[in-house]
Amino acid sequence: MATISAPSAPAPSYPAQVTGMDILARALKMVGIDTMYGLVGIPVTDFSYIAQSRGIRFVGFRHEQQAGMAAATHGYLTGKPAVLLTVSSLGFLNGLTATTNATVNCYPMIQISGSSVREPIDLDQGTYEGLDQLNAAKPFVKAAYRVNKPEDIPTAVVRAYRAAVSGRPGGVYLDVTTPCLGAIMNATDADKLFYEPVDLCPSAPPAPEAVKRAAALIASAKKPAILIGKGAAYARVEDQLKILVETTGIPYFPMSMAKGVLPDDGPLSALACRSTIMEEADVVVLVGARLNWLLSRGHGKWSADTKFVQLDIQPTEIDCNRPIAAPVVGDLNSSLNALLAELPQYKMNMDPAWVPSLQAQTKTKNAKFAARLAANAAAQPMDHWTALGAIKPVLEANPDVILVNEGANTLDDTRDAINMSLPRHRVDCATWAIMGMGMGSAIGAAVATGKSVVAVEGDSAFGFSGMDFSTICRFKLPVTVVIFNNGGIYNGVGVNLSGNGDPAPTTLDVKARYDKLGEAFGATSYYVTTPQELADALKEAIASKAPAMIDVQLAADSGKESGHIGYLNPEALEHITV
Ligand code: ADP
Ligand code: TPW
Ligand code: MG
Repeated sequence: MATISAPSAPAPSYPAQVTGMDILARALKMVGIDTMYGLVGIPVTDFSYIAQSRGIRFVGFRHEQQAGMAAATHGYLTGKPAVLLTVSSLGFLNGLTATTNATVNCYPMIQISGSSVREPIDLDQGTYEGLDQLNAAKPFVKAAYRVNKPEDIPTAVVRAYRAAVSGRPGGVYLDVTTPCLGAIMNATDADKLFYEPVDLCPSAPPAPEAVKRAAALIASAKKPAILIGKGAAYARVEDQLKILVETTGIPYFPMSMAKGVLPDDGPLSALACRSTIMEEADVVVLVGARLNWLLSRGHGKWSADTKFVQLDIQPTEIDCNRPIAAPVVGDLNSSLNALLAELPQYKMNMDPAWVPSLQAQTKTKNAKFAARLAANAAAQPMDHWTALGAIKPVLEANPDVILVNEGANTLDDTRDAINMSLPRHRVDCATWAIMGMGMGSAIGAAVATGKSVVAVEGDSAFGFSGMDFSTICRFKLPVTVVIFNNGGIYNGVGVNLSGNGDPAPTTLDVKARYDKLGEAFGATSYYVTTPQELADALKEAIASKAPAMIDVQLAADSGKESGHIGYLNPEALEHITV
């Protein structure tokens, strides 16, 4: 019997196609970005899956601000920006706070946010999560771009990368519209968009005459000092700085996050002599440090006669608070190399009594400090110093642990108590003195370096980012969170003068059991009330290389209010002084 069969037509062939999301993932890999921190939803969920499947590590957070802090810390510690991925509107804004903080601190990072369809945003017609994100971001970031077409994605990513790392590093915003993420292109056409960008972070050598001027001034100094900032830590110039210090014999003083660029306890460390340097040094060499509020903007205790050499990549930083006698504008690597080559041609004039006098002062101050720790060693309940007396030997015996630190007393006292001996091992609330960097920075540090991290947190400071302790647990990161619980902002003994029974503005909960929070997410958790328990817990937690939480019970009256602004307007504030 004859059968009727359909003529066998060849299956129609369509060219392989890719989406904007594929192109974005590939473009990020093209510039070497290997880690993304974020919190997903419409319109970036699919993109996060695609990026993860293509080998970009995705660390999902509970709050965008913390994802941003992680990306910023990742960039600071590695020199390579990571991506913060956010959804539109509030997700974008939550993340923007961290991108702004990164910009202020000169950390490179790229915030990529999905954004809604343009037309209804521009006509303010009330679209889903509608916000003019590009314009919102612009005042707060180093650079902001929008990409509307998949064809432009690789260029946009290269531009964002270059903006983040070139010159003074900072936070960059890249707005990717929903239609651009979902747009389809032929794969062969898309392939042609990719290229190897050349020299993504070019060096910027200083002018030879600037180097000569600086060398001559340094050599002429009787009482010189080198002031090291976190720009030097970021630029990885510890080797050049070591040679500079060893060949000239000039003492150094590190800013908070520059602790460890050269060892805090080295023979030429003048860490304990900040005031003397400000009052007596005749030439101060600023290496990747700004004369901002953290250095009294060059006024206050500073002698009016001190002359400054400033090595910085940002030309507008020069003279911004004090006249700079010898600016050296360039990247620190090139500038220090040039200075090291130039200096041997000059005769140093350092006063032979300068270093010994700083060393004697260091000895006295260190003895006083040790006595203070010893005097508090048995305080019960513990105060900040008792706890730090227990933590100090443990952390100093584990120099490769990265220390994250925020709070008020918890910040100041930990910075002063714990010596650092390796560069880029201290990350804190930095230039803006912001609370709410702890969990994000700890995660970024652990992910970027693979090292163990200890975050020493005030109880208030911890509250800003506490929920992302769960991220530490989900990703099984070697992070120990140590919470100094004195029950409040500065301390837990604030008084509510109204008598209405509410807690005072600075009062939190001195009885809160943060260790239970650790338990909730599966971390090994400790509640400690004595220095011995604290030291034992910290040792065990670091050795476990797993998530751990240590609730350190302090006395509610431990800690003082920092930076009381009463002096600005004493009369107006008199009535609230408690
Ligand atoms: P600190 O708070 O430790 O004093 P700052 O953040 O105030 O440090 O200053 C860091 C400085 O380092 C900034 O002025 C920045 O421009 C500069 N900087 C950052 N990276 C480099 C680099 N690669 N070369 C030169 N200067 C740099
Ligand atoms: C984003 C103001 C400065 S320090 C601090 C706050 C709230 C917390 C201090 O208490 P903590 O430490 O952490 O318990 P301790 O040891 O002194 O008790 N909001 C932001 N940033 C800042 N800096 C503040 C508020 C502040
Ligand atoms: Mg507190």
